[in-house]
Amino acid sequence: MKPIAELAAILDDAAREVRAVSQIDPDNRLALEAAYAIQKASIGRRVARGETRAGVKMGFTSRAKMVQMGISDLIWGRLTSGMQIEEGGSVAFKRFVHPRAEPELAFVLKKSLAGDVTLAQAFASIEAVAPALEVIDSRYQDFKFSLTDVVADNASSSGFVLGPWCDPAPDFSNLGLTMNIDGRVVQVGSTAAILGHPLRSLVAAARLSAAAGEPLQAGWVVMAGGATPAEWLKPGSYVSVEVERLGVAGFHVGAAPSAEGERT
Ligand code: 0L1
Ligand code: MG
Repeated sequence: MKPIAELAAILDDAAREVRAVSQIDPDNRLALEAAYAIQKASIGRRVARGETRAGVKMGFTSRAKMVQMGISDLIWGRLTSGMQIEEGGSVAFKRFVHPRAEPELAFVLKKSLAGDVTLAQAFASIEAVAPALEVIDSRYQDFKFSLTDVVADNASSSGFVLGPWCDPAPDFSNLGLTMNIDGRVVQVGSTAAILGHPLRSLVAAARLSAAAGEPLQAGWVVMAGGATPAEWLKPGSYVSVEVERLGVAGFHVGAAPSAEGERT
């Protein structure tokens, strides 16, 4: 196996240069800790280029996806400022290899949260909740990966969009939501699909990030996980999520490649 820094560079360069690469650990031989070390080093390269840490994303938050991958815990990834897409704004399709988007709920924290916390402690750390979309864009060819591959690749995280921040006091455990592309409903779900209650995802985020020596900080965003399957993004489309009571978050995907092969 190549050194961690080299594997991190492969994945970071693939993301920066928008190219798919071969799996780094197709047979899942790496320890999970090594995969997270690659993720950390890869995000460290982004931070060294001037991006700042914005929070964490949680992945495999549905039981079905965990079973599919043969794992019993969530995975997580690191969010940076460079991944945020302005709500209602536009992002170039050429920024991604083969992007998909999924509807989520996001939290912003008013205080740090670390270790084995209760649901009540997690709730007390939340400043606000928002409807959100995550863009996942595996850097691996054909979106094909082992568990350690996807962990090393920052849990496929590539972009996130945050809708209006809302008071967390009213119950958000089972809010209906739709994901829409160009005005057409493409997914229907509920926030309850996120581990039965999105707060459980925040509890797990506190545990996993503290174990990695990076406890959740006040001001950080936690993307709680996909509430429905992800949808492929197409150039020129408008993608949005509407969550009952919380509102809408959306973004435009830049137009199709031109005849000259330029993409915006
Ligand atoms: O839930 C997630 O955000 C999963 C991300 C990693 C797996 C994938 O790319 O589908
Ligand atoms: Mg997600």
